[in-house]
Amino acid sequence: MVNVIGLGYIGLPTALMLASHGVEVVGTDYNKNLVSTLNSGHTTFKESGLDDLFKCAIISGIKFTIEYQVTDSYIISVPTPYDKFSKKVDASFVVRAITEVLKVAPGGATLIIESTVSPGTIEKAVRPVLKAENRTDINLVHAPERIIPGNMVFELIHNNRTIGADNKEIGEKVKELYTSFCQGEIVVTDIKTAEMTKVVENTFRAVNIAFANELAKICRHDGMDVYEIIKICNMHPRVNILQPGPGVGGHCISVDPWFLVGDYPSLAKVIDEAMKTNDSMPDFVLNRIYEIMKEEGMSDITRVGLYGLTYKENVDDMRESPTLQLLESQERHLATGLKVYDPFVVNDVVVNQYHSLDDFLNAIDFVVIMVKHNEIRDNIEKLRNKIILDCHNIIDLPNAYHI
Ligand code: SAJ
Repeated sequence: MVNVIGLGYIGLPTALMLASHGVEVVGTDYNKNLVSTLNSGHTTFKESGLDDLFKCAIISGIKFTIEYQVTDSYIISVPTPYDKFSKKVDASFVVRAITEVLKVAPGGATLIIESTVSPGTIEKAVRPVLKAENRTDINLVHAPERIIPGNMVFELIHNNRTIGADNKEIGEKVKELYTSFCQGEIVVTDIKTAEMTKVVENTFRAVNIAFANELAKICRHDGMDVYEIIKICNMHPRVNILQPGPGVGGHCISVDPWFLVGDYPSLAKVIDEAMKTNDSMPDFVLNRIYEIMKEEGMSDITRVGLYGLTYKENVDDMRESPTLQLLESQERHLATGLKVYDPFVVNDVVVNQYHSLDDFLNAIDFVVIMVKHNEIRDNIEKLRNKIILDCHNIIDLPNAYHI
């Protein structure tokens, strides 16, 4: 049996996938409401294919509880935020989960940590917990997740994976567990290498996006079309630049690279600058809004609306969302009044929030596309008479401005 600890964006799909492939699974989370929602037959977030996977796992006998189980395998998938001041990884959720597991785990059990951590964290923060409890009979493994929100179910099956273990034998045993559903290649390595690869993958993407964002600023300054330039450059066989945008959100690309800055401040220079560039984008968009309002002779900010509140398209996750960052910045400048709408956000989370696209569009003259949800792509006709700031280059209308 596998006890999956932490039933959030990664733990839940992983638990469901294992259960759907014949593994006996119990999912544990300390959040009673979350567990009771799952036990009432509902998933806790929207993700393509997740509801079908959930049904399949229920039929296969998955259980959800707040209790930690006595078993030989645990998967820990709890959040690892970063400390806003030191930039270092905050491993306290992992440590808390491990401490709880150790109260019930039998000798010889394997603790597989899926949460993203910076290189050396397991040695520095987790192994001492085992030592303090005199539990040298426990195996530690790091199997960082790699799935992308929006395509999690497909990627769980098809992505390659990394497993870091103290010895080959344990690594191979854990590999066998993941092979129950994973069709990708699974590399077995040591724990620190596995920790570093995960952080490096997300850092690579963050730096590439920062490069695109910096190009957008240069092109804006000198009247060049950044999208056309990136498109042509990417036709070169060894160039692959990502797209500029209104900022970088989510719990991964906007967080994990900071771990390297926090741990290696005098070495991680490019990464530090890249993260600052990405973080500057919501303010850059806010300035573009003011610029365009001036150009269009508009003075009333309450007739401007932000389309999208989530951190990216077609997901309901708002963590580190560029729209929330922009709204915060606007509040700091005492210029509140922007209207907001997102089809994936049903609860009221900000002031001036709308719950229907038509009501939102009727209330504004100027729409800022912060998130490229399919909904807006399917309703571009409705924007024909609006002033538009298209932060993702998805709208081919003469009245659309860009970042
Ligand atoms: N973004 C851009 N320009 C782009 C691509 C993305 O501005 O060209 C923005 C998005 O709008 C979003 C942010 O970056 O705000 C992050 O989105 P994303 O789709 O790039 O990535 P995440 O955070 O959803 O998922 C990433 C993935 N990592 C990599 O592709 C290297 C995923 O595979 C990881 O599993 C995930 O982080 C994670 O959990 O670590």
